[in-house]
This record gives sequence, structure tokens and C-alpha cells, in this order.
Amino acid sequence: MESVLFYGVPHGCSFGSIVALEWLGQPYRLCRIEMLEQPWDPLYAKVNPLYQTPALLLEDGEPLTESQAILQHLAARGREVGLGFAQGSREFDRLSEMLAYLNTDFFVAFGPLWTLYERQELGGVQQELLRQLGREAVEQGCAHLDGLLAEREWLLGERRSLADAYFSGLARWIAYHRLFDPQQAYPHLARHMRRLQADPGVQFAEAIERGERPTGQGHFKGHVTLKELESRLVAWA
Ligand SMILES: N[C@@H](CCC(=O)N[C@@H](CS)C(=O)NCC(=O)O)C(=O)O
Repeated sequence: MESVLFYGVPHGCSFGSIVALEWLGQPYRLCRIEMLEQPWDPLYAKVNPLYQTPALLLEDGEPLTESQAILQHLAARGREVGLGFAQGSREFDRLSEMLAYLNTDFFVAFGPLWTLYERQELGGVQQELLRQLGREAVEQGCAHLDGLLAEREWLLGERRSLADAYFSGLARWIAYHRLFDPQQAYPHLARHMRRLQADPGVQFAEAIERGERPTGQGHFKGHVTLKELESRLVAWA
């Protein structure tokens, strides 16, 4: 069977890996994880014992976790279409650098806002502090990216990369948490976000998250359930 991406809804950072698969243009399947339906099926521990998405079940049945690892894996498969680079090249290093920044500093900036989302019982002062900490950290990240995008079309330069795919998933969180209008303070970043929103791969991932049945570029071979994958998972347990 094709590789299977486990993606989480709602609002999962796995969104970027769906976009990456669409840009890659090789056959794949998806497995949907409803993240709010706790506890998750214990079978998922065979995919990722940390109970997180994304995870990519490779063709030979071995799971690969962590967004950075998944995106670098997909990039390596995409060298012919300009998405991946030879290890040791400048381009490879720049992709690693940007993915690491997005997956650590930028991702973590939203942490206080997700805590606020999950901990409804917190008092007003605590809520306000979390919101302020989150907003400040995200603003700092946006200022950094806006500065880079003032001088380049895409996060790495003149061509799109899987860093842009990953960013497309995280950027949605600015609007979700109602932080600010990027157009006002970060016009270059806002331009980039508009471009990504118009991208067919991003629109495909949005439709998937909404539970629709988009066809995309034709490489998506359909959903599969965790239960249907059980025999493949057990073999690697
Ligand atoms: N370091 C991991 C973090 C993945 C992660 O935090 N995933 C979240 C969604 S963005 C998740 O699955 N959370 C599980 C939950 O909410 O129960 C990565 O970058 O892939």
C-alpha cells in the first residue's frame, strides 16, 4: 500500500504534511485522527507512542514521526520536482534551518495560546497572561519572517519549498487565535499567506480537514482507518 499520513483535526500542524504530499505528487493515503476524542485508540501507540500527529506510515509498514523528519523524508523523495536537495548542499542546509526554526521557535510561540484553549478553567488573570505571552512570541516570529520575506518570494528564496508547506499549517493559527491582522504589521508575511491560501495544495488540505472529498492533483488514493491498518502495524510492533 502507498504511504499513509496520519493527520489530526481540528487545526493540526499535520496540515503542512498534507500540503507537502500534494506538492510532491506521488501516491499516498490519509488516516484521520480526531484529536479531541480522548483517549485516542490505543492502537495508535504503534504509530506514535507520544499520541501526536503527524505520522507517516511508510510503504514497508514502518512509521515515521515528527514533522521535521516527515518533511525531510518527503523532500528527499521530491528532488526531481525541485522540492528536495542533496544532503550537504547549501539548499539542504537552508531547508533544515528553516524547518527547524518553524518547528521549534515559531511552533512553540503558540504554546501559551493552546494552553489557554485547553484550560478553560483558568482565571481571568492567568488567561490574560497566557494570551499576552503567546501574542508577544508570535509577533516576534512574524517580525522575523516578515523581514525575510521582504527580500524573497518564498521562505527559502525564489522557489517554494516544504518549509512553505509546513508554514501554511502554522500560519492559520494567527487567525484562529484572533491575534492580529498580519496585513497591518507584517505586509510581506501577509502577502505570503495570501499566496499560500490560493495554492491548490493548501486548498486541498483545507477541504480534507473540513471532511470533504477533494480529488487534488490525483495522487491522493483515499482515506484508510487505523483499524484497517492494524495488521501492518502489528507486524512492526
Ligand atoms: N514535535 C511534533 C509535535 C506534534 C504535535 O504537537 N502535534 C499535535 C497537533 S499540532 C498533536 O498531535 N497533539 C495531540 C493532542 O492534541 O492530543 C511535531 O512537530 O511533529
